Amino acid sequence: MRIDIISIFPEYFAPLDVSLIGKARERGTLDVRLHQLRDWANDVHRTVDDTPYGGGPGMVMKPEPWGAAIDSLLADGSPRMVVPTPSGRPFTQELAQELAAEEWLLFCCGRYEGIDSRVMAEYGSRLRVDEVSIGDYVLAGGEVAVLVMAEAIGRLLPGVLGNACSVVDDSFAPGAMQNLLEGPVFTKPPVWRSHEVPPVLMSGNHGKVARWRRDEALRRTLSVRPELLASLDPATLDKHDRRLLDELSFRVGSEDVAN
Ligand code: J9T
Repeated sequence: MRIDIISIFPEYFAPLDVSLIGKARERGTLDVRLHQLRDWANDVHRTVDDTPYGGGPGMVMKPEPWGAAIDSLLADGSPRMVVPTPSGRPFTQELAQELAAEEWLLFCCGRYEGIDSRVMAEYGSRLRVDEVSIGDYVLAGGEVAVLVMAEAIGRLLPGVLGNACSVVDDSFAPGAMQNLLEGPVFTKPPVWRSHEVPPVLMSGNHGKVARWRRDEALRRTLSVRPELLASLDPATLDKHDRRLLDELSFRVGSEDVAN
């Protein structure tokens, strides 16, 4: 996969040199190319922003440097363009999987109050363009959001993760424990500062372990993300799940019981 990133702070992306993503780049699985937006500014001060039409605080990124920067890349073909912004569609594991299947991604990092909307309109008629938010909070710029997305996408590329199973087992990967958060995990020693590992995990009884893990996933999800439980397809809950949720006073939506 090729990933191009246009930013006024390309040095923000130093973390992409290390860890799994860094190794994928060394192997050639991932080809990351950083671009300085100011290289396409047309004045001596390399200006990339200006005051907003209609008034208001802050500055807006001018369209011309963006147009020149993006046009220079389109000589190579048609990437899928992603613009991080708090007003975008949510970045989810599903979108990460969709983007991981693309051959070429272009991330455009806005600073200040955002990029002049005509840039997204212009390229939206030629490329697939998504404005994407990584959560309901505001950042100083899109750079950190791109790091988040690049890591979520990069680890899904074939051969990037050591263990292919760790991808399917993710809390949000469609399939595994669908829409449930993962419960607690433990490793050796069996007792640490008088905290014991739950004995069931050392019992060797795989059925009991699986049931315990599912119970813990249900408890945790109810405790910290109750809206995920509420959105769960009731047909995916078996009678054990229902008994546990009943004990925890959670009302399951439908009466259709699986198993
Ligand atoms: C400037 O960009 C942001 O503040 C941003 C980008 C993506 N997601 C967010 N939640 C914020």
